[in-house]
Amino acid sequence: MIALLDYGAGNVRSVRNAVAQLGCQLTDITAPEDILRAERIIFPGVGAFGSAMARLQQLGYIEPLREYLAADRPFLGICIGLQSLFEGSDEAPGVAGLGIIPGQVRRLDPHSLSVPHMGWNGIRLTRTSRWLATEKSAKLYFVHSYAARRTASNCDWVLAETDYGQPFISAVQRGQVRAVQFHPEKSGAVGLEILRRFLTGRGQMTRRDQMIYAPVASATHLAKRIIACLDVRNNDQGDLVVTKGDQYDVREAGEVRNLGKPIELARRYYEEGADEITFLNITAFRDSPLADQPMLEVLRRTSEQVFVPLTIGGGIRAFTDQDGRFYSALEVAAEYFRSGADKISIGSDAVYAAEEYLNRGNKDGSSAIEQIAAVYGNQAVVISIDPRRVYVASPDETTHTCIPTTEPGPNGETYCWFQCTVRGGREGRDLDVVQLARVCEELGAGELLINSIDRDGSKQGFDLELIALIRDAVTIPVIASSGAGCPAHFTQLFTAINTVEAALAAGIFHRHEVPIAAVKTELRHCGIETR
Ligand code: 1PR
Repeated sequence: MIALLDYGAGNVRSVRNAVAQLGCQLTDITAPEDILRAERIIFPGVGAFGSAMARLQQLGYIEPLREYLAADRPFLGICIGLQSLFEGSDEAPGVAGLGIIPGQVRRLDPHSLSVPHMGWNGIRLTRTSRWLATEKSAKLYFVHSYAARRTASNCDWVLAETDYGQPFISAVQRGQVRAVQFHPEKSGAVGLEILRRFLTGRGQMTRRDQMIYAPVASATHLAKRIIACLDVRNNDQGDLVVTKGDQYDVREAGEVRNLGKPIELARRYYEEGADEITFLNITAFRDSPLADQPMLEVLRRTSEQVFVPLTIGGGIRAFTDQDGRFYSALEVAAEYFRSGADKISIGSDAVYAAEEYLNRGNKDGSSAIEQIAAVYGNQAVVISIDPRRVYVASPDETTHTCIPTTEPGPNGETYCWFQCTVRGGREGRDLDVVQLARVCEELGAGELLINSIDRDGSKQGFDLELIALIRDAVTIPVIASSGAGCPAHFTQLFTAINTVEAALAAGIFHRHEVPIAAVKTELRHCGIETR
């Protein structure tokens, strides 16, 4: 019996889907006695350290878990599931962990690098391991802001380390008890293989294996992520299609452009090596995603076959349905997470939240960003920014953060600011992208997706001035979007602004103009790390 320790604090659907893909069946632990009855336990910790430990305590799981672990029975902890094995964490001072491994989990402090550490990085084995052996260049998906470090008292547990500014522990193993900081269920074929080895119990090694699976000493590097984006909406016949606009206009000869079916395209991009897939439900501002069952079904079916992170955006906000029932933004997001999303993205509602914050001058916990981040973690909240350039002849003409631009405006203006918009670019607001980015970071967003209405679908390359401006304003990861036309545009982006973590494109992938592999080959030729 493979048992899943789901303490109900977040999305464990990805783990369920990955285990199902490997042909194994999971049983849920629903009572403390199920723990000692299990043959193997997977503990896919999600959310925050403090709430995870509080929930384990409340459910009466702590003592049976300690007993199970002390008896050296098969256990796999993932992410918070690894962190909970330590004595405590900076994330929840005063809250005790399971205390199986000596040491504290600390907040990452990688100096000039972004926190969370989000994306594909390598692992450096400290001893031989057939369970974790991968190709030297293989990468696994990480997303976390806290990590444990190797010390004299825990070094016998450490099986692998990863470098992000400083080295941190990415895997531990002693006997049958193992845990990883990365997400094998979201790490494509490499991650599924690691999970399969745990599920099938293949861990013992012959002498020959020990030579093959010897550790590698070289430093690991975080890869630049390449994200495929699917803008989804109903066409005029009522079918859910992937569409693509030019400057957000998705109609051609009066019809909504139809570039394919969402699940098929997502599957194609997964197989072609996309590091993440994003769905944007682009007309959800008109209605609620909870009324949009086909979109939720797309997400459910995609997550059964795509084992890289899935982000979904569109319509994440509070709403009241036709029967007068009120749904909070957290409830809307929860439905997306339950259906298979790893991250949700918020567009219009983030702009309104930032305006309210600036009017009020403080946080009050009421925004969707704060509420969703508190339950699902900061890393699960992406802000999708839809800016448009506003040209001015001189910075004195505006109170907004203004930059000199190398792309003059229609009347030769040499300055511009970037205005935030809502409702899919239909309405401009009196808020600039620097204000929005800073407030969203303050409210607890984990990542920013920077679109550009000017560049969208133009194939002229990313708006480097816009992206550099936002990159300098925040410390959370940043995804550059809009305008990619050829592989060179990606190298230009990562060379000009090497602190940008990811690049997203849509049109060139949908129209088969540029394969994802061609982008990665070009990046590698230029010495830029990829998966
Ligand atoms: O406001 O929370 O409901 O979210 C709505 C979401 O839908 C936002 O993330 C917004 O960006 C998106 N959206 C709304 N209308 C459109 C539209 O196109 N009419 N799509 C739209 C935005 C932009 C990118 C696009 C890149 C790359 N799409 O995601 O995929 O620009 O394109 P390219 O590589 O072809 O240039 P809410």
